[in-house]
Amino acid sequence: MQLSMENQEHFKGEGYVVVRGGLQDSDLDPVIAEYEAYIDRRARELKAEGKISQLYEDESFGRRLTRICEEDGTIYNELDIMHFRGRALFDFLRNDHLMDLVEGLMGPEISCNPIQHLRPKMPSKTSKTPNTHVAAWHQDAAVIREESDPHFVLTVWIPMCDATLENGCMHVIPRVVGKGLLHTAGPVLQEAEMPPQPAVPLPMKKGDVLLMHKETPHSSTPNVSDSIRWSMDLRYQPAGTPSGREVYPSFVSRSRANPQSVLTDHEEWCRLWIEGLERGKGFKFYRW
Ligand SMILES: O=C(O)CCC(=O)C(=O)O
Repeated sequence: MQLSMENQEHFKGEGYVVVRGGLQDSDLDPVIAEYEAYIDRRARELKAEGKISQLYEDESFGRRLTRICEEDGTIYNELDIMHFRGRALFDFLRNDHLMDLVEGLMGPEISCNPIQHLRPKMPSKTSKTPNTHVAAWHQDAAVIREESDPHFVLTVWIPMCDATLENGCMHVIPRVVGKGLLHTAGPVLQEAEMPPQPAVPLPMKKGDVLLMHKETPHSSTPNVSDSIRWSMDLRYQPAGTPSGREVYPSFVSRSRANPQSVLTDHEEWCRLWIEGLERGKGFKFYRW
């Protein structure tokens, strides 16, 4: 699906746009299947080690990890993109439907930014995992180093299940773009730094895609449902511009001028991340 004029205008005016049905199940399901297979394998290992009492095989994708993590939280920290590094996940980062949406705002020379996460937001009542994916108000510009300030970086937030008010969907503050960085002392916006406009909650269906400017303040709320809110937040920048996190690997994910420059080698991507994670130890990720 190409980004419509209406979508583009909404992004320009409001600083974000939700593209309804921008992706299909066939885009997301290979990633979900890869995670399901991994969780299944790790559950068997944890069971064999006596760390969990059962495999919870009959539970859905949204619930199985919750049940496992109620007994042992080990798997939880293994799932973020840079640690998990699955092949289907890597392929998804340059998925054609996704790249078409990004191209609609950025043009056809696109680099995948290493500030990228896969978040299984656990029900808040699950006690054995940290409540890490409840995001306080921030602009993504605040987590990107200053060398990237003059450049366009697009956040792409993708629910892998329906994201609702109950399970902790995203909220944004519109019409802030152009005012620069509102943060003065750290990566969380303080009360006095918050724009006056009311926040807009963004419930989204699986398949919807949120495109957001790096200056748009956003947050997410706790998951008070009994199922996981799975999502990815990815970032893209025009190829050749700084990522704002140079210690980690960027790669060209679409290029119409030089298609050969697109990274398609999964093993190479894994190698770049392994090196990057090593290099990033002790690196100062924030400007403050
Ligand atoms: O997924 C969430 O709940 C928060 C995501 C977020 O804050 C971000 O993408 O910058």
